[in-house]
Amino acid sequence: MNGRDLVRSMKRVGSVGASQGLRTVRAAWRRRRADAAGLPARGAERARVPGPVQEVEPAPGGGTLRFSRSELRILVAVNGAVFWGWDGAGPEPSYALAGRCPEPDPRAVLEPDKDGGWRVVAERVTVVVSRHGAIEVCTPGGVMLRREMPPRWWEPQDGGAARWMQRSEVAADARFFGLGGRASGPRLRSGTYRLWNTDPGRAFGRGDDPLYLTMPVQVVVSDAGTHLMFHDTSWDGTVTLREGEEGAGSGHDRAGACELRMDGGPLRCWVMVGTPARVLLAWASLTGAPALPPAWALGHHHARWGFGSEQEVRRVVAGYQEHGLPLDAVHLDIDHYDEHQVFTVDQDRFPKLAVLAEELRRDGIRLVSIVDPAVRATPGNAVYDSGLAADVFVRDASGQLVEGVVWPGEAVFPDFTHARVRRWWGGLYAERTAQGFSGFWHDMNEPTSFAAFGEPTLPRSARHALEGRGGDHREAHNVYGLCMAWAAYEGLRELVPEERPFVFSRSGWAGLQRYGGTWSGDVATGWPGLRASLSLVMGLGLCGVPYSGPDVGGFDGSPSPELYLRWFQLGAYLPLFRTHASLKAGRREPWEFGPEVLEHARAALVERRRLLPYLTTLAYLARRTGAPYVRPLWWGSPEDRALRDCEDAFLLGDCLLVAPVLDPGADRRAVQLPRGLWYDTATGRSYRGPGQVVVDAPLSRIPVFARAGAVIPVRGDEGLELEVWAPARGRSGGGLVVRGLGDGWEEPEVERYVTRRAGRRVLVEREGEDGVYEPSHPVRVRGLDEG
Ligand code: NBV
Repeated sequence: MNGRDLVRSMKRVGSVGASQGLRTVRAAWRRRRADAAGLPARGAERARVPGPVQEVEPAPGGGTLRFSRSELRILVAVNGAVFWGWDGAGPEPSYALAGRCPEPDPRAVLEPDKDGGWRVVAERVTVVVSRHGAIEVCTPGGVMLRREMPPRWWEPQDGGAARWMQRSEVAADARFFGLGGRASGPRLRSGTYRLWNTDPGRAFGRGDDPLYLTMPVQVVVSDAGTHLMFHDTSWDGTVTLREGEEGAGSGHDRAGACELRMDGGPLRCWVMVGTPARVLLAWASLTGAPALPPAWALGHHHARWGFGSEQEVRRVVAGYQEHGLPLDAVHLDIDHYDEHQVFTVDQDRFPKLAVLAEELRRDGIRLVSIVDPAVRATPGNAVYDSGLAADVFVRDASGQLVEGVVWPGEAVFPDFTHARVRRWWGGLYAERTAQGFSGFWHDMNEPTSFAAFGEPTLPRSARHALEGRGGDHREAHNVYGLCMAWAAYEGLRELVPEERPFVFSRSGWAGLQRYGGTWSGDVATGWPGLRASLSLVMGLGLCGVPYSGPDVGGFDGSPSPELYLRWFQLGAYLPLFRTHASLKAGRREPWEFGPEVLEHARAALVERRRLLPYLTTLAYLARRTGAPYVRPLWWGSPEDRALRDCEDAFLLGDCLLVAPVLDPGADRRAVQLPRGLWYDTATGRSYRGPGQVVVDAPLSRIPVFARAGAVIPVRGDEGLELEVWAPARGRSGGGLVVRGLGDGWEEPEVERYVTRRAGRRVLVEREGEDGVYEPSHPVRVRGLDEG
């Protein structure tokens, strides 16, 4: 969005006047002045490398290696993850960690290696440290997965934060994934990616980087194995990746490379090695199990910026009902606030919001509210007044409040890096729950503050509590959204103890999944935007945040009926299935695109509803194992190189493979299948992978494949049913069914099914503790004539 659009749309929201443009100029100057006064000038710097190793002190799980100009601490934790930190950096404190650092694995010991180096041998990984501080991460069989060169620091001679750089090498065949939500992935090609959560200020496309939710988390897949590398530092920086190349014929291989440059912060990292599933399990055990969304949040959500009135909300809901379209949640954007914005209601246009919420709830539809962190700095605004009294807002180095500009005009920002402030903020959700809201959509929390030039966020010199350690925005920026989600999650647990909180946040960092999910932000309407939205969901899932989804139809424009439908069909298989658009964009109701689209969108909605028991099962599994619902095709076969390069399809749990249509005019598409037997669920035809097949993809549906032997819980007319896809001859299969997950904290029942093929018959049995039983639900076998 350019400056003029911005002011125009702000006027339409009705909360600001024409002076907003001027305000953003003033805000940018203020920011510049604050940083000039509050940050040390970067004078001369001295470069440093660790130098040769001098002494070694073993400790449980590893030990400390003292080099002439730095020291390195290594620790193998009981969950199999390896930590190391330079210059005395330990694993704590860290916003990424779910609790304390896991205990050291007492079996891992530091022992001398060749050429004056040292190594730590653990069950799943060996870490070799050279005498000059290069670190190799190897498989137990000794194959190198990653080599980190000795790091290099640049220290300002007058003191202050040291910049640092860390170069590494990976195998020539390795592919990089992750780094949070990236529009150009999921495979991260050679290029530079920035680690600084950013509102691009307009709808984004494939080429835009960075976006709202970055993370220094790389998942690297190569023939030798998969590893996850997390550089635990929240400061600004860049990651430059270079994919390797295998030498053709007699040529040499060129290794893959990664160069991390950080503006400050500790040089410390965690690495996890194993299969993709094992790596994500270790990651979740370190950074926290994903919050389980309430059951309703796995349904269909309809949002819009600019409902404008209660009548309009009712009209849209009635439209869903009249057209026989399932709807589970309606999201209200900032236009339902009064001029003070957050935690208020425009009483003229939404006079009886609580009544509306109650009516909707009776129809099985929940209301979700947007929540922005900026608080309008006007006396008389109750949130501002109470925040001032409790001293919760971010201040600069001289003790003045830091003022930015957001929708409500001049605004101040809570410092969520303080437990007291999080408690204050969490309590404010009482106003929302009293209005009948069941879920919360955090926006503008990079945090964004409009600026006519420079960066649209708080000054880097702004002070933050950082849990009592004290620091500035350079360190707090990337964890601002994470801490806001933490505040809301904890507040809601107290306010509505009987329900699981539903929070999803535009910005965040490693560990966000503990409090909720995210969405893809303002993705541009257009076919590239459709691809970008899938890239974000996959990348975030690999970084441990499994619940997300795009604005179906794209945020900023009017999609063609075909684009809208293809987006809708993809969205129906993603964890967060939400239609949404900007104030000035076209509508997103399925009946606005003609009868044909309506019919096919209905089919997608009905299929989503049918699959809800499967999605609930996947949500539960994500919580227990860290495995995302949406997984890249290489998830179960990381050794299959063709799958690593395949970015246009995904696995939905273990059972389904979804191949969305991402190009205009397509009615057939090629699909790269992982090994095994797969059924096209529409035609029942079977295909054997690995390999590529071409299948029909008419406008009415996107290709979805079921794995032979899959047991999929679905919603039937009479309740839960099992859809079983015949195992290949001589093979068996199975699946989990998680039952009884509602919106509260109840422990669900987990049933485990096995299936075998016996000639023309398929046997399905439930495994109990002391034997096998009849299935507890009706079984429908498919694919028997094939296979
Ligand atoms: O609150 C308005 C929008 C919201 O609809 C969207 O989902 C967010 O990503 N919000 C951004 C602020 C304005 C964007 C131009």
